Amino acid sequence: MTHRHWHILGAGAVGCLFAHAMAGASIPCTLIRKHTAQSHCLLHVQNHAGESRVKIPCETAAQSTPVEYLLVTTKAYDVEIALRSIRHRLAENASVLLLVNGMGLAEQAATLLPDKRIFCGITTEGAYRRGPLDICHAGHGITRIGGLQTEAEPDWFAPWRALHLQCQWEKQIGAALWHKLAINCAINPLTAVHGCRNGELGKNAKLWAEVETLCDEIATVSTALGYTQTANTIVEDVARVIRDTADNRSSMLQDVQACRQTEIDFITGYLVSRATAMNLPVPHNETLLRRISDDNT
Ligand code: KPL
Repeated sequence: MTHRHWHILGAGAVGCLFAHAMAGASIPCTLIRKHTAQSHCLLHVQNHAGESRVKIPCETAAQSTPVEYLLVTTKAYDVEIALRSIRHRLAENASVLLLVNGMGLAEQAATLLPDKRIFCGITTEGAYRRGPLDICHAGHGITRIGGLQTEAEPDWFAPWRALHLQCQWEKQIGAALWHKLAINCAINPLTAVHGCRNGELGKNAKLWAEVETLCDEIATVSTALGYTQTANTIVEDVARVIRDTADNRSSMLQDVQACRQTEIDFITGYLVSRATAMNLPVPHNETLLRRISDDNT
């Protein structure tokens, strides 16, 4: 099996998790960091089985060697700037895989890099950053990957099946991305506004009523976009995720509590923009979008 060399842009929890997994599966990879004076860095990953340290090549975007396979794992709002920083290094036939929260980014990448192959994915791996290059892999999930311009599985994907992270090729990646976005729209902004863990949304009757109202709006938009499966199951799916992740602080709540920018524009913002384009009222989602965007500025 030929192993392609991946460059990973974004050394947060997901980027480090994949760099560690690739090193474990002998897939060559290089971590691209904002600043580095060294040619290698030491990644520290902790999971239920113990701890592991791996040495990974690292460099900055400013270097000049060509990049053929690029995995982007930045925050949603950093994708554009990150792609601009590396554009000059992308090989003619480069493949760019965005493993980023939210929607609308693959289209943005395709506009910025019209001659590159764009892929996107979503992951439910539970990982968080404990410090620079130091992460905790708290729970296993699934990573679904698909193509923006094609449904066919590319040659580079086969080695990803050997990662210790479960990765699967998804022909309908748009529907999978939408489904994840729908769930995030119903959970993340509410936990951020009320300052509560995910489980609280299921336990508190007033909060659950808010979840249901959001789900009604999300279902209407899903139906109009042809995502009927999401429309039909959104309430049960959200209830299940709330139960399964009851102790989690959502990524948006973590961002708000750490006074970081949130990904609201790429989650609720994306849903509201699609609804507005179809003249569908989504007042509850709009209110949350405004509240969190105002707090963001
Ligand atoms: O994806 C999540 C997030 O926090 O962004 C959920 C599913 C809500 C888990 O916390």
